[in-house]
Amino acid sequence: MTLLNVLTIPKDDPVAFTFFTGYMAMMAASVFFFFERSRVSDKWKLSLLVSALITFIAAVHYYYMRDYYLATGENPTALRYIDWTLTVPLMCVEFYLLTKAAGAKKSLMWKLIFASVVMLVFGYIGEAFNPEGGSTSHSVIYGVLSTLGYAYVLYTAWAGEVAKLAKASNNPAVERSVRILAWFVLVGWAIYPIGYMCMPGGWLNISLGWDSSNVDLFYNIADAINKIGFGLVVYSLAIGQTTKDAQTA
Ligand SMILES: *C/C=C(C)/C=C/C=C(C)/C=C/C1=C(C)CCCC1(C)C
Repeated sequence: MTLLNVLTIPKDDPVAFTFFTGYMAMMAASVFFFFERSRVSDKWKLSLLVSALITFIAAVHYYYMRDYYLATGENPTALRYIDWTLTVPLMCVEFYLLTKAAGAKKSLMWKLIFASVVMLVFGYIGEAFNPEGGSTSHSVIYGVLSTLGYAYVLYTAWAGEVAKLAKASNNPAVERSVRILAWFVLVGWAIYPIGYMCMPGGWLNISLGWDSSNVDLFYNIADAINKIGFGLVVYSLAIGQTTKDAQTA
């Protein structure tokens, strides 16, 4: 690879394209959430800061990941998982903050964080220690273990503590927002295992011939949907509640 490849985006490379648009979208979202923070009432400021941190941490990692990808043509697996290890727990914190007024305890937050770390540690082992040429059994075993962590977050958001607290909040807007976030976890987060199965030895790699460049394509699209989407749900709830409080005051 020459230096030129590091500095230009090949026009027939959709993966490089999504690394650049992903970077810019995360950056723009961070600026937006950070500035809009001053427009919501005090009790929502922390939630908006967390939204901004999620997209900002991702933006910084995208800056490095797109360079890594352009320079090597390989999946930036380590950077990817460092990013997720910071941002996915912060998404769990959003669930806690939204249900805190209804009585959510810190232990709920830690359980969600623990489950997401289980999901990511096994996912990392599955990808980073996939034997040369790919191993189906390796990818399946760690994919299944990782899915256990994912299933716990999914259950908690749809039927467990988070869902129950949202109902108990007696605030239809909070209940609705938590439900939308639960949809993100069900549909948006489900894009990641599709990407995972494109690595050598993975089911989609074997059955459909989708090569490992698709791993990043799916991850980049999913990140934009989930990180910016989560932030926007929290943002619209915060703005709506701020306006409502101002009217009733
Ligand atoms: C901002 C980043 C997010 C929301 C990342 C989410 C990642 C996942 C939901 C990953 C899930 C995985 C499985 C359920 C099994 C295969 C391995 C993973 C790690 C790709």
